[in-house]
Amino acid sequence: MEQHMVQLEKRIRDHLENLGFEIYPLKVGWYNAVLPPAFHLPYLNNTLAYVVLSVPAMFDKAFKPFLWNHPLRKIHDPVDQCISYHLSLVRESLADQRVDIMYDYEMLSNRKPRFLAQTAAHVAGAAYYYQRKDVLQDPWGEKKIYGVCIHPSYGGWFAIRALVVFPDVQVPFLPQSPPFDCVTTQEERIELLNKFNFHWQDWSYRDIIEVKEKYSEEQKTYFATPPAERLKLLNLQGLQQNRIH
Ligand code: B12
Repeated sequence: MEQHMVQLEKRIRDHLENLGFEIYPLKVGWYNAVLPPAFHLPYLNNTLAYVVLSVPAMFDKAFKPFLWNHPLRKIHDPVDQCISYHLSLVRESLADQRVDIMYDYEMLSNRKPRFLAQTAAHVAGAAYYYQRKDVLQDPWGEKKIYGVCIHPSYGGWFAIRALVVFPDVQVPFLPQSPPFDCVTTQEERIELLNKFNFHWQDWSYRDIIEVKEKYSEEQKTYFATPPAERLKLLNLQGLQQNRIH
């Protein structure tokens, strides 16, 4: 079984690694263990899954080539289309496996997200999920404070895109690695959560630690544009020419 996982992982990495994605394995049981039953994923505890992150290079390595080569469907967000295109290639290359792919933007009929991306990233050891309860002297009173994941190399300059589950692959042997705790002091954690909750539009929470690479100006402009206007922006930048179907 260990050999089987090694081969599976290699096939996924071969597809995604040079495109600006990172993958981290986890057992579904680690995820379910920190969540209330309403959020549990219906698989056995030892079931293998991978959390998929996009890092700054994804924009040039996967997204731009995708725009040049593929007609876009107008109703869907172009980046989401690019990610699902690449994961569908992964699925094809693993045609002998049962694979369930969940995207960060998918909602269930009860309006709950299909999976909690930050919890998955934390338990897989990909990026530490800083939450209000990680701050001892909490200054926020009645306010609702959302948590944020910080990646040891990219700070906040990444996104959590998908969870890929292999329902038939059981990995009891998989060791759990804790995420790297890179925002250690109370002051920094308070600053991080303040920035993420009240100033997320100025990008500053993403720089809470020194990073090895961040989004280019072009990528920032793209993500700062409201989703409905992104197609227009791509046309202006000449990235997408009359290919909107
Ligand atoms: C709905 C949503 C929003 C909503 C509500 C936010 C929220 N957190 O509830 C709104 C619209 C406000 C929002 C805004 C933003 N969002 Co948003 N959002 C989401 C989405 C789709 C679902 C989040 C959610 O509903 N969580 C449900 C709540 C209940 O979960 P929770 O707070 O984590 O609580 C659970 C944990 O605490 C867990 N738990 C309990 N104990 C323990 C212990 C441990 C150790 C662990 C790990 C877990 C755990 O149990 C709780 C559930 O009972 C996620 C993608 C996804 N599918 O997860 C993106 C996501 C959280 N958003 C993201 C971002 C970047 C943003 C924005 C900056 C806008 C943007 N996209 O650029 C802003 C910033 C916030 C702000 N200032 O407004 C990123 C965060 C990336 C990161 N580095 O962490 C995500 C992950 C999307 C992505 N693709 O990367 N968002």
